[in-house]
Amino acid sequence: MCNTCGCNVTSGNRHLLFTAPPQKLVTAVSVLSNLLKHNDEQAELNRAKFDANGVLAINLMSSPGSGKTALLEATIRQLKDKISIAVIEGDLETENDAERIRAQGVPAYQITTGTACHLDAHLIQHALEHLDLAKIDLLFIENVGNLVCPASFDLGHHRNITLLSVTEGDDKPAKYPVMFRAADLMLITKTDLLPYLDDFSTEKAERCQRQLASHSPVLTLSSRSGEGLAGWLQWLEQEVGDHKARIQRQQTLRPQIQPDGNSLHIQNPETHFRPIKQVG
Ligand SMILES: Nc1nc2c(ncn2[C@@H]2O[C@H](COP(=O)(O)OP(=O)(O)OP(=O)(O)O)[C@@H](O)[C@H]2O)c(=O)[nH]1
Ligand SMILES: [Zn+2]
Ligand SMILES: [Zn+2]
Repeated sequence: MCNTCGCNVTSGNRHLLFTAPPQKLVTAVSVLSNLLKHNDEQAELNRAKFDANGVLAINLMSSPGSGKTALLEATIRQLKDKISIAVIEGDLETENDAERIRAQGVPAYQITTGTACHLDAHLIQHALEHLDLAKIDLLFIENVGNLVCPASFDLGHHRNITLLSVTEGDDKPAKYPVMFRAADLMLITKTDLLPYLDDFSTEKAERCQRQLASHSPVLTLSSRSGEGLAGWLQWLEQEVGDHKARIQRQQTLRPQIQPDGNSLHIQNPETHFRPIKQVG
């Protein structure tokens, strides 16, 4: 999977591959392990920077199109007069999402990853050069739409939120456990569409989440109709307050990083082949 597609090497960490002439022949696996080690070191530096400035950093993860940017737009409209917000956007191409956020009147920096299917700590480090953290209480990092890799890389953030839109099917946590297991909060989005979908059960989606031994709260909402937004805004305000208090005590939070996601990037992925059924 990611070994072969090269998605571990981004414009943020590419320099690490060429910093010094190799002492000995390195295999692809050791190069990639090295990248992950450097990633974790950079993530700690990013988190120290967030904490020094009293910023809570939240990583938003989901499939493409499940409503991350729409949720941010709705959230900013409701909270921007109370809490100072900024956004880092991650997509393969285009500045579209950052433009949507800027239209709501808050700073947004767009990272375009080219081919990489996730953000990493070095990409965030470069994005931070464009934001004034001293003026920010809450930083959202909208990760690249992808249900596997974003859960494997520490960005220096504090909390993971995983979105599941009702059009994707209620068994997604069972099919993509890596991402859902990492969630500190699971949001079931686009609930205004539930009347048109006779086969999505929010209870089943939550049951699938619990089967991953996850205790994350599950909230349902629609950015379109505003239904359920109050609970989400309350969760956020509480988190921002808790984080400020934690920093006063010189404590911080580390997100859950998924080792199974990491192993997809550094080991030979296990592939199973099934014989093709003979036709006729
Ligand atoms: N009906 C309905 N549509 C929504 C809702 N939220 C988002 N959408 C629509 O879903 C589509 C994708 O929404 P985005 O917010 O761009 O999704 P995203 O997760 O940011 O997408 P990527 O950044 O491409 O991964 C858009 O057409 C939105 O208008 C919602 O609550 N209800
Ligand atoms: Zn990947
Ligand atoms: Zn988006």
